[in-house]
Amino acid sequence: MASKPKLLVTRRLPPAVTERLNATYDAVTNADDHIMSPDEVIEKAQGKDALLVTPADKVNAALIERLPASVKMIATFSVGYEHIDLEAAKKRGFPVSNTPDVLTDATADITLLLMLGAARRAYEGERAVREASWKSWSTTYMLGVHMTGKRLGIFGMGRIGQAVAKRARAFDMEIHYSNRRRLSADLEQGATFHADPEALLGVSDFFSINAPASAETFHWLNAARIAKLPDGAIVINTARGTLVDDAALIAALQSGKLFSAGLDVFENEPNLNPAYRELPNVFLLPHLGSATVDTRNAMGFKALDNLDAFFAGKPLLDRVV
Ligand code: 8YV
Repeated sequence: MASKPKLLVTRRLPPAVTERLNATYDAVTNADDHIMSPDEVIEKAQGKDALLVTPADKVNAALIERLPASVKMIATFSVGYEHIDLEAAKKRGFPVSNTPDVLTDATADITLLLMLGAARRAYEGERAVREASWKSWSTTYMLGVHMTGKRLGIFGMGRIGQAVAKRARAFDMEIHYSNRRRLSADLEQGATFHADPEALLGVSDFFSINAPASAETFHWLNAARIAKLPDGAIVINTARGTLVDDAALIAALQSGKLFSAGLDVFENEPNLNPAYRELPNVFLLPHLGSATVDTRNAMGFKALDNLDAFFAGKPLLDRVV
């Protein structure tokens, strides 16, 4: 029997995925789940045929150039692949795969959780109950924002954006979106397309960021664009923290320009801007978008499906390079 392909897996994988991994691969995994330094990755990649990485790893050009010649593929346990320098991978002739589709529903679900949490002051309410500062029911106590009938602007109408729209329709929200391309009518389902994303801002009582991180979208939601949102708007981010200029968002939450925000992702995770922790009107989650047992297993299996295809000489299922 041919020997198993050798893998370096930079983070701990869910148990069911680890079981399948070990059945097919001779894998070096990360037992204590620490973030490996570039030097550690290079050292552990010696003699490996492929790497399985996550967005916690910065697979930049410098790292890719230093990888040993034995490495022939990089799979990422994520739909996002901004942490991998695709040009450098191309130069080395590596295919790169990701894990789309299987996390769409979980991420869309958490987008709605953040919308409701931010609109209905879930953090403040939860804290009041736990801290026993809730004294009595009152007609004006802790009033939030109604979602039904409001306008939702979706910035980035890919798979996740479309799944958010589907859920928001159940709340009778009016859906608006911007995207690189307009969707076909069957996918659009009555949502209003804004070719100019700046125009989306003015009609977004809720503004949901669902676009990938790129040089083009870096700090896209800045002070000037926040000013174009309706007063009292709610900002939701389940994509990447780098799309938001934190200082501008924090200032708008402090001034009352925005009613609130719901954030699952941050720039420099997990070391987010500490000012967020002081704000009552921001509902914060620690990057849980895809964090369900089913979804993380499905992501792991998908990453392995891509590696299996590569080592079987077949086309990758989810090739980004
Ligand atoms: C995951 C994500 O938590 O897939 C992505 O791009 O951001 C998240 O859903 C992360 O990738 C885990 O590796």
